[in-house]
Amino acid sequence: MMFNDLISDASKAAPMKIYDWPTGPYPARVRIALAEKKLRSPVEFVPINLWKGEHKKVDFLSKNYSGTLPVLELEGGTFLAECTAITVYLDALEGAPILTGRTPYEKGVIHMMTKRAEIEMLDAISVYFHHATPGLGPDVELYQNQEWGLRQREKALRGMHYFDAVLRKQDFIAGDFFSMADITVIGGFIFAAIVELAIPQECEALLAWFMKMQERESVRQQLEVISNN
Ligand code: GTS
Repeated sequence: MMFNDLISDASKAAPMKIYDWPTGPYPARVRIALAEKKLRSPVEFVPINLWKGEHKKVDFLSKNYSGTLPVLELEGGTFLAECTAITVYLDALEGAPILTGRTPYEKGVIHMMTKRAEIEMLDAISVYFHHATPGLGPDVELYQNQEWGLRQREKALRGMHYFDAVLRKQDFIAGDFFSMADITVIGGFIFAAIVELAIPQECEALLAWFMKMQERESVRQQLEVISNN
């Protein structure tokens, strides 16, 4: 085998279309995963305007019943929604680093910590945004429950303390290497910045970890895209 055969070759991957919003926290998860896997070049990005509610229109709902971004369209017109599902798919295509685990135990822990990052931080901030702030505006936010939103804000802050405690004992969210779970907490940081929810100063390990994450090209590039828009 030639050395070159060991390098992920994006040109070998089939064309993919991703419906997303370039600065969104959830789309960022898939964009970071694509960059990590060196799979950005076969991808065509199709913007769906959240602020105009395009994700709740019949045409888009036929691609993703849940009416959320991102969505991956594969050759042959099949669709994959949910950041975790899309990342699992991309991870199985080829290339390093492996983002979803190699051994049964790694796969289990990464799945658990990714789910925890969603429930305890990222999704909680999202609910706060949609329910207790103007969110995407009155034409899109048809039902808001401010009390629920504020509870989720508190939950997200508790989640930050939890991940801080995790990172006092290990270098990455799911153990000793970078994974989908780290990407999910990065999504949480991106959403926290949007809603101006400051990471508590005492979460020193969490803040130090985020500094370290920004040394990764995949993360740095995506944060740059967000800050330039
Ligand atoms: N569980 C979904 C996933 O993991 O893919 C959640 C996706 C999600 O909430 N995406 C946001 C969305 O579609 C995109 S963004 O806000 O991060 O840009 N939000 C619109 C809405 O109305 O919920």
